[in-house]
Amino acid sequence: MADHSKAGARNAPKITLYNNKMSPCAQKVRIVLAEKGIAYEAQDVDLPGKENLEPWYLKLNPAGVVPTLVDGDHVLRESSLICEYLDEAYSGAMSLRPDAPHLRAEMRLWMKHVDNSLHPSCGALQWPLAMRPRLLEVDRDEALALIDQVVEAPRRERQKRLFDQGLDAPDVRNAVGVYCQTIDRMDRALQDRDWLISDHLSLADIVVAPYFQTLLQYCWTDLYAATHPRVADWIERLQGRDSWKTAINADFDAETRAQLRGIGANAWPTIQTHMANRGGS
Ligand SMILES: N[C@@H](CCC(=O)N[C@@H](CS)C(=O)NCC(=O)O)C(=O)O
Repeated sequence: MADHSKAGARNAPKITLYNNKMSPCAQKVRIVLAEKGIAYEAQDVDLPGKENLEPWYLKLNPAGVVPTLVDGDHVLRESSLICEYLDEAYSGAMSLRPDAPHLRAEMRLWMKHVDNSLHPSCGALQWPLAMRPRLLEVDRDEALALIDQVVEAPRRERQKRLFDQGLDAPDVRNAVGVYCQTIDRMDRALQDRDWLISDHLSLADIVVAPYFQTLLQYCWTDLYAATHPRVADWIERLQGRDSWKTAINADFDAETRAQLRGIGANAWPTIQTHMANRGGS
């Protein structure tokens, strides 16, 4: 269990984050924890090994997904809600939520977009590269039986398609479309402000940011770098923050980075084809 308590903190951390380093949902929570300087312990849940479907974890998180945050007696689920919870419960010096009600609504619109569209799209891009190879090593019936244990029906059905078709699945083409539309929308938002909803960093930026880590790790930055300089600048500024260094960079050693770059390079021609024929909703 990694201890992220701040040096000199008087109390042992009472927060445990059930985490996976590759999970964008867990990454957004880790960024909030780092931005706010909240001490916590991270307990890794082995997603490729399906530890998330073991009875002890399903008790904490009946959907069988990370992250779960345990704060004393409180068990919190759903990454966007956890981020808001942390900002509310640990108000401290800096708030990651705007005061103005209309900006708060705008922030939640980005969160909704992430939860409904960008997150499943990222799953469709990552799953064939991060999860499928291990399942392809076992007998097909065994692999399908494992996928059958996935709790949420839409996720289960998507994983079956991705298992059978890999990056050629329609989900992947749609996912590329959703990414492209999101990047366009962000570029428009950033025309007259530094961050997505105002000149201040907010949860809107933080919940979107990890989905760019996925593009960065696979070196798929051609999705935005040349065409959307405002988005490129936005992600660069996030990467420059201490929170990114602690919450993201620290979890990716040189060997992992090189591996991910290689995986991304192999997949890139298919992603480019999807860009050319993109759908998305
Ligand atoms: N809506 C959930 C989604 C959580 C989620 O999809 N987590 C992924 C990792 S980013 C997961 O645990 N996947 C396990 C699986 O699909 O088997 C949240 O925001 O917390």
